[in-house]
Amino acid sequence: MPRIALAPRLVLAALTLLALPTLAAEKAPADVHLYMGWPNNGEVVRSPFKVWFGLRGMGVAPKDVRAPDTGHHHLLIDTPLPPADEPIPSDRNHLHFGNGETETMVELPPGKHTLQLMLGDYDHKPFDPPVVSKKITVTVK
Ligand SMILES: [Cu+2]
Repeated sequence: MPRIALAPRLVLAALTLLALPTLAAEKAPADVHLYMGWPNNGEVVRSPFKVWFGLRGMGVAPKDVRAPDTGHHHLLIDTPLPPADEPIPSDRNHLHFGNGETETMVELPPGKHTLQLMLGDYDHKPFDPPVVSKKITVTVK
């Protein structure tokens, strides 16, 4: 009998876990503009090179800071945009700047690479609508 009594709790826990990825995304203001300050599209660079993140209309704060119109930068390297309704992955193609950084040094092998910025909320989730920069291509010498 104790097993049966536990079952509703387990079902509730499972439902809670299922519901987590679908929590509503933070709303982004209409006039936000995320852009690559450097490098420019088509730039030829030597590795490592500086990447500068440009943002107007929203603020930057460290991860875990939940404030209106505020998030932290993510640099997407050689990858398409991740799903808009779940936390941005964390791997070598999806770099998180959870201390509120607005620039970084990137080291990449020679060849063509794509770079794109995506702003994430305190919980690393994309905003609604997603705040992304144009995707640029650079060539590493
Ligand atoms: Cu993040």
